[in-house]
Amino acid sequence: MDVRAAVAHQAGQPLTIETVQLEGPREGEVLVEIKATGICHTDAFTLSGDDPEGLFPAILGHEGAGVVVEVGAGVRSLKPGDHVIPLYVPECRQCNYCTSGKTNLCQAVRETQGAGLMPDGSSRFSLGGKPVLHYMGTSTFANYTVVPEISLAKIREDAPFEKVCYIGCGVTTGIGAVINTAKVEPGANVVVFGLGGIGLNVIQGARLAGADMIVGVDLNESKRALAEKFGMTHFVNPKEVEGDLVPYLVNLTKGGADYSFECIGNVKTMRQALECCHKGWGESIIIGVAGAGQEISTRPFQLVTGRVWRGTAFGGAKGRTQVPQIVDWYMDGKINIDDLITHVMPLDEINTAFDLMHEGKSIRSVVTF
Ligand code: NAD
Ligand code: DAO
Ligand code: ZN
Repeated sequence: MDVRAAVAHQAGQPLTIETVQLEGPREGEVLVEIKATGICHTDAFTLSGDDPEGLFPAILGHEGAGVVVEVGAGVRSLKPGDHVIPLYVPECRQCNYCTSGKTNLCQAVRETQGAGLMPDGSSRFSLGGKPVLHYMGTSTFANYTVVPEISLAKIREDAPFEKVCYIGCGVTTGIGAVINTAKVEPGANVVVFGLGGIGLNVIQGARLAGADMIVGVDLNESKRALAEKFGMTHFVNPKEVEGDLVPYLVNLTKGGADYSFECIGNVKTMRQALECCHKGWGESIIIGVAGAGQEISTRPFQLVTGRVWRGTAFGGAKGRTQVPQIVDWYMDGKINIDDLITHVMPLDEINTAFDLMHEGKSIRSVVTF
């Protein structure tokens, strides 16, 4: 079938809106009509060429929501008409990662997903007879996409696509990092580096978890008001701190953060986030994705004296199980998504969403089809 898609032909170039061909779903696959997709920093990271796994030409996008149109042979858990959120971290419930109880990083389709292909090693998208690659197993910058069954979370039908698409990445990543990865407890002091689409969700997760002090660190003063609305209790602009940021934060949190979260992707702030943690027990969670070839460093004594450095992908969430629950939290008014979606636009204007992100003018832009 013909589908409308934003195609990434090469790194550093804007997306082009084109009609591409999409084959129907094969065994274990599902054809989904995408109704809405968010544009995340990670799409921009891949498009920039900084992503070591970035492949072209490809159809990017990993934060979508839509409706099942057709299922391939052997698909049992979904049927046409089901509402779904595609998952860039699948949940097969059978691989040794899934059954370990220790991680959300299902490996069932890891190799082919990383190569921009479906599990059988081929692409369903093509343009002029030449294959166009999938991205993160989701490719939501198209009005129809094909996704493995294990990479789809079934959600309730009354949830608005243009809001809950954000649960496909940013919301779950931020809230999940607090609840699944750090397991923040009531009364904890939390420091969040970067108050963008991920950091603001860490803040609302910390509030949900009952954190006491929630410190937000950002160079952009305009992020302050929204962060306060989401639960930030103290704002720190590093440009206005005299001297080193780390001792300033340790002093502010009366000994150091119980938990810190790096939501920028900068190896310098990753170090600051670790070192502002409380001696003996403070845990720092890396969420931000740093550019290809970059390395983190600290003095090992920081770890010897009890600070813990960890990382998290998709907030440690097992998507088919937890994404429907997070949709329920939104529908029950337990979490706020509406105020984070600052721009809504048609597919034709998707490059504007990237501009707004680079200019720091949006939190989340959503394309509706
Ligand atoms: P964003 O651009 O919306 O937000 C980043 C924020 O950091 C901005 O508000 C910016 O002003 C601030 N900032 C930049 N440099 C700073 C500095 N030196 N000090 C303080 N503040 C600074 O990005 P986002 O969408 O929130 O994504 C954040 C990171 O998370 C990205 O690296 C993204 O790739 C990554 N990410 C990771 C996962 C995961 O599963 N681990 C999932 C999604 C996104
Ligand atoms: O299993 O090796 C693996 C990788 C799974 C993908 C995790 C990606 C998370 C970080 C990228 C940000 C996504 C928006
Ligand atoms: Zn698995």
